[in-house]
Amino acid sequence: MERTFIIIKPDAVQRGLTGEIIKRFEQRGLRIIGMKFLRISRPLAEKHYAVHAERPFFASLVNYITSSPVVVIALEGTNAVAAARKTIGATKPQEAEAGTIRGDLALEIGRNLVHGSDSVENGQIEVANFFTEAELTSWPRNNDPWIFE
Ligand code: DAT
Ligand code: MG
Repeated sequence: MERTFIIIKPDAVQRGLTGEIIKRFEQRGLRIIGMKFLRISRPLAEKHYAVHAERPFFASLVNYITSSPVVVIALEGTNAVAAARKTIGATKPQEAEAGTIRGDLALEIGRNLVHGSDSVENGQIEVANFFTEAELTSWPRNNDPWIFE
């Protein structure tokens, strides 16, 4: 089953939007297989965003993601990566469609509430960066046959 990695970022936690955001992924049909509340360390943030290391916004991005606690989630489902990205919406909240998390709840790129993996390969890598295998539970959900054909 495809996996994707989600961060409910510091702004979302501070704004009390954790439940609202988890609800949207649950309602989409994605199955939670791991979840933790933590403050991301600077080295882990730099690893997670390594692809952006040379970009001018890198320092502020790392400062933001390490500034306050987050909730990290591993999700499973058919097309989990693409489905989660659609539910999250475009990187720039002003371009995100209404009905998406960013389109409904955010205004600025530097406060865009949530991270979701951008490829199946990165989903695997990012889940492994934040969770040990022992922290992941791939469980049979009662309604799986009504969501996964
Ligand atoms: P996404 O989070 O939609 O996957 P991304 O991987 O391209 O977007 O960038 C990671 C984060 O970096 C993004 O959520 C917000 C920030 N970011 C990206 N492009 C930016 C830019 N041009 N200016 C400021 N921040 C930016
Ligand atoms: Mg990204």
